[in-house]
Amino acid sequence: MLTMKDIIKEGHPTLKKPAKEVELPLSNQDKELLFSMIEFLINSQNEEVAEKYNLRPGVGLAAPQIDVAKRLVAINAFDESNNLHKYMLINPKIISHSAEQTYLIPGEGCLSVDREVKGFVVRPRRITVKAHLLNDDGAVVSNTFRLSNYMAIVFQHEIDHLNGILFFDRINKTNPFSVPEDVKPIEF
Ligand code: K1U
Ligand code: NI
Repeated sequence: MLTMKDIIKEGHPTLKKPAKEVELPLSNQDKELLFSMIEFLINSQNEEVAEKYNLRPGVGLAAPQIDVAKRLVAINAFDESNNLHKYMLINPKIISHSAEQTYLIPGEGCLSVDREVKGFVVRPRRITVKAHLLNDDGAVVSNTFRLSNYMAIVFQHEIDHLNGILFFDRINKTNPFSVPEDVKPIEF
């Protein structure tokens, strides 16, 4: 079972380098890794389990955050309509994005960053992602899907981890809360 001690923190070189494409068919080791990553997220969102193991709640986890430089991501998040989005992603790729941008108030957090970083992270409001997905039965399927608003932000935050980018790399250094005039925040 993964705990906070498995998650590497800012300053670790693995968080700054691009992760490697994963070969298919998916090895059993990579399947186990993805299952343990989604289990971590589910545990972290369960108050009792999180308190018992001292877990910070998370909605996404990328393999580089556990010092595995592979393009694997787990996401377990509820969108604005309270629909659960649960994904175990292999080699996810953003193939297109909207010109329209958005951001989260009060900003973003990260399990690999143990401090509050103030500022807005402006990102495309809609993205199209192509990926292989591992399902609960251990089968892998290929899919292309569209995401918007909060889920688009979560996907972009996680795919950034695969490219060695942390959320604060995208915050305007001189004016952290500045956003272009026409850019509106996500509404919950
Ligand atoms: O990648 C990570 O470090 C996880 C991070 C992902 C993320 C944060 C903010 C915007 C987009 C993606 C987190 O999950 S921080 C915790 C968090 O946002 C959250 C946790 C529980 C419930 C709701 C949100
Ligand atoms: Ni993060």
